[in-house]
This record gives sequence, C-alpha cells and structure tokens, in this order.
Amino acid sequence: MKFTLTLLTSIILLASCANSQEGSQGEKQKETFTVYGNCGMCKKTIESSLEDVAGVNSADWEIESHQMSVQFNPSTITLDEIKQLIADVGYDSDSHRAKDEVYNNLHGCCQYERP
Ligand SMILES: [Cu+2]
Repeated sequence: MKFTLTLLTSIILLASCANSQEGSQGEKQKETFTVYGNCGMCKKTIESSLEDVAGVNSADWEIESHQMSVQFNPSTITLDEIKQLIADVGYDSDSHRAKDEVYNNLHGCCQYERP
C-alpha cells in the first residue's frame, strides 16, 4: 500500500514536471482588462504586485485609461490568479474585488472610486 502511494506520487510529480517544461517553451498569452486606480503611485503598486511573479512576462497599467496589459504563460499562471494578486494589493478589476481593509489602507490619493 505504501509502495503504491509512493509510486503514485512519483508519477504525479513526473507529470507536473513535464507540464511545466512544456510551459517554459515560451507559450504566451496577452490580456487587457480594467483595473481601477488613480495615479502614478497606484501604477507602481499595481505593477509591482506582478513583479517577480512566475509566469508573468510583462505588466503595464495605464493611468488614463485604467487598462492593464499583461503578458503571461498560461500554463504557469492563470488570468484569474493575476487579477487576484492585483486585488490583494488593494485594486479592483473588472472581475475581482479587493478586500475593504486593504483598500482602506491605500494612500488617501490612491483611494479610487470603486466600481
Ligand atoms: Cu494612486
């Protein structure tokens, strides 16, 4: 029984390893969506929430249009996870809402009008 479990675990590990190798071959997806915010400080906070995140190749938020453009590897990270990371630092997007206490901790000038 224990042996079977170990065998199963190694098969799963091997399979996920093969998966991530497939992903590292430069598969890229580009998405644009709305993230609510006000200023250059928001831009910094929003963009740095995706800095050094595995699977994210680029992240750019435009102050004027509130448009977030991300380029990422969909086999490493999902769009949903990306939006959640942005919500975690206090910013609402078209589908994910930041927690009130995180929003309330934003700098006064960054407390954008919530959708
Ligand atoms: Cu701001």
